[in-house]
Order: sequence, then C-alpha cells, then structure tokens
Amino acid sequence: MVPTSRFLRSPLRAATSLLVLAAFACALPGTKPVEPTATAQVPTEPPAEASPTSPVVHILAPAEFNGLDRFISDTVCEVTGAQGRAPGGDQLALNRYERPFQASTMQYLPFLDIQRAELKHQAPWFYISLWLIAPAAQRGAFEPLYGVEFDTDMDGRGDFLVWGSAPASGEWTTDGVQVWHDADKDVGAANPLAPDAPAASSGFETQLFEAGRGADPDSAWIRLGAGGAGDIQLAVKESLLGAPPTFMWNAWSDAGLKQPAWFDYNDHFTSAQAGSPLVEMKDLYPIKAIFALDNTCREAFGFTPSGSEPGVCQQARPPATGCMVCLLSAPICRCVSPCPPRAFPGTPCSP
Ligand SMILES: [Ca+2]
Ligand SMILES: [Ca+2]
Ligand SMILES: [Ca+2]
Ligand SMILES: [Ca+2]
Repeated sequence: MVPTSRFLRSPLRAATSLLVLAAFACALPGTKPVEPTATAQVPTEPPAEASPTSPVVHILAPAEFNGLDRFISDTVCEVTGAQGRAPGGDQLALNRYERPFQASTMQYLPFLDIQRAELKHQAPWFYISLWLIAPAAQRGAFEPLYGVEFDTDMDGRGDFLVWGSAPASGEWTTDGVQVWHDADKDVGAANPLAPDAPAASSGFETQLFEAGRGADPDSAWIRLGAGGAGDIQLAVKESLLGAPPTFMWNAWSDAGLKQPAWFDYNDHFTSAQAGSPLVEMKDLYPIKAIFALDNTCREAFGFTPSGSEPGVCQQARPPATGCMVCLLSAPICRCVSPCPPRAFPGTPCSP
C-alpha cells in the first residue's frame, strides 16, 4: 500500500524561507552559499527505518517553475499506431525504444508514447516534464511508471533512475515515486547502452527512495502538469543526485517490464527475445519481451554536447546563452565563456 504523505505546514514555510534566503545568498557578494536542507552527498544509507505504517512527514515540497533549460523531441506513433507499428525511433543496439504497444498484439498505448521531454533547473530542484500523446488517465488496467534516468558521470551508464506511478492530480506527491541507484556501476554491463545479453549485471540494484521513505523524504515528487492532458512532471532534488553541475538525462515510460535491476534492458534480452516494432524487421516484428515502454535519446545538462556523448540526441540546439547552472551546493556556473563570479542561471556570460 502506498502511504499517504502529510505536510507540517509551518516547517514547510520555514524551510521555504530558508531556501529562498539560500538562493539569494548564491548571488549576493561576499555571502557564502548556504546548503539546502538535505545533504549534498549521494545518500549511502539505506532507506529510513520508519514503520511502514507511520506517516511520511515532508519539510520541503517543489514549487512552480517556469521555462526550460533543455528539451528532447521523441519519435511518436500517433499516425502508425493504428497499424500496430512504429515509424522508426527504435534501435535496440542503442538501448533506444519506441514501443508504446502491447506485446504481440501491437495494440497502441498512446499514454506511454513520449513526444517531448523538458528539463528545468530551479534550485534545489530539477524539474522534468514528459509530454505524452494521450493522458495517463487513459491507461485503463495498465500501471505505467513515468520518469527519468540520469547519467551523472556521463560514461553512458545510468547512475540514477527516478520514476513514479501515474499521478492522480496536479498536486505534488511522493506517493508512488521510486528512486534507484547503481552503486556498483554495472548498468549497461560490459558495453554501456550496447547489447550484452545475456549479462549478469545487477542494474539499478539499490533503492534510495520509495514514496517518501528514504534518507530524505523530499527527494522526488510527481504530479500532473498544468496542461491538464498529456503532461506529467517530476521534481528531483539536486542533492539526491550528488548535485552534479553537468550530466546526461533521458525520459522513460514503462508499463511492461518495470525492472530497474534489468537496466539496460538490451543486456537482459537478446534482439530475438525483445522483438521489434518495425515491420521492416521481418525476422523480429512484433515486439515481444521488451514491450509497453518508450524512452528517449539523452540530452546534456550544464554544457553543450559535442555529439559524441553516449546516447546523445542528434538534434539541433540553440547556442548556450547565459549561465546554465548554478548549484547552491556546488556554486559553479557554466557557459561557453566563463560566468562572472556569483552568477546565477540566466546571468549573461562574460565576454
Ligand atoms: Ca515516443
Ligand atoms: Ca554513469
Ligand atoms: Ca550493455
Ligand atoms: Ca548495479
């Protein structure tokens, strides 16, 4: 059973005030940056040993956010879905899937079909928005998870997986949200993103957070977006990820396997076992063991990618303007040219 989250109103306001002060401190001359409420280290302790029935008490919830730093466009099956096929965008050799379909029958599941993902950094949160072809409310008996994978050292191996059940409303909640970590760094097995099946890797073996239970009960949240239809939003504390100034990220929807320990999925299933959503792949069509899921290519945060980063999206990008990153816990701002001292995101870069 998913526990119900509860707020302590006064501590929330107090913590929010502290955070606002901390955010300003980042930009004030002669003021040392102040840590947000949580530790900036990657949590190493096991989830808190609270009784499964005791209420989760939150201190700091995400707020509203505006704009975006980076986005990813994904292939959609809106047109070809009725024909039980994807138009492209599925490359098992790159761990890239375009499979918003039921296994074998190829019934189209548009509530899994990601068309766009956006990331916005607004300390101490990373906000991720997923835009779907159909709202999650159309999921019927399916129980999809929606989320994001972070490669914080940019070696092609995902380091954190944050995903949650379809949210019921536009209120931020930790209910149904899970955070997984690959502590032994074997996601991707021998060759990150490339197939190694059958591999004995442990994937994301360490659960850091489950519905508000973990070292920090405020680590990760989910809600329906204000668009009211096909968008889902997640908020992830930068401290949960170790406050990386740069990383790669990509989006996931999964109503099929939902097995963090099997990442990368192409290390767990061979091409023949996985099948394909592409009718051109006559020996592999339809999809089989890897089904009812969608993911995207990876986009950079905090820098302009060269195009050779593992899994990187091959898409046009506007040139980076202004300071892209200013983490409270790691006061580093990044630009094509240097950021001035005590810059905050959006501060013009130095000439
Ligand atoms: Ca898609
Ligand atoms: Ca990694
Ligand atoms: Ca691999
Ligand atoms: Ca592992």
